[in-house]
Amino acid sequence: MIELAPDVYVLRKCADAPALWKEVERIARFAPFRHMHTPGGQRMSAAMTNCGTYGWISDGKGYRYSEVDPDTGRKWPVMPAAFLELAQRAAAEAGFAAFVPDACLINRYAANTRMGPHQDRDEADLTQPIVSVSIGIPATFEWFGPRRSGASHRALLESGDVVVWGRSARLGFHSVRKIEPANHPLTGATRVNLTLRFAGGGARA
Ligand code: MD6
Ligand code: FE
Repeated sequence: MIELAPDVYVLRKCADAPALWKEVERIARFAPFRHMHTPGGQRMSAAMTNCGTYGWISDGKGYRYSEVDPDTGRKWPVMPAAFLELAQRAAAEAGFAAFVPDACLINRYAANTRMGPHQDRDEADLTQPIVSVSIGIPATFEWFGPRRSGASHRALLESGDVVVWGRSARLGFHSVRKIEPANHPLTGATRVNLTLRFAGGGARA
């Protein structure tokens, strides 16, 4: 385990990517990947779906957690046991005891897309960490810390790598740099990221 920045941990080859990928495929049959829109009306470049009690959504009304998939009117698929077990194990390695996520946002990135600097801040309980799992083609993850620009720490994340952050880093700014075209035996030309969170109904539910 490396500490990329204070309270930000990279756990290499921590996840069983093929097993998780099978679960993602199952989830996406029930709750298909879709491109949501930002509150300002911009189409997000990553395609998203969710599993767990709560799913993160974005539309003209804002960012929030919802128990219902707005595209289908159904509850999100149940969080697979393999997701829960991995999240708990990775969080424990990083010093967060008894992490029990109730939300998992699944993002699918195509080559040449990126995610700009942002905070993950829509959760009700900021004492709980974020566990982020990479599947498929590699991406460079960038950690800025308290400010959204300036000096950063970078890590190339490969399939099966996990990043955990919390405590002093919980509201740190981070980004995904533009993804280089590549192919991966599991996911083809794409990268999938799972972010496991304790949403607790959300910060402004
Ligand atoms: C990553 N992902 O893909 C980091 N944040 O390595 C994120 O920071 C992220 O995938 C919010 C929502 C979805 C994400
Ligand atoms: Fe994030």
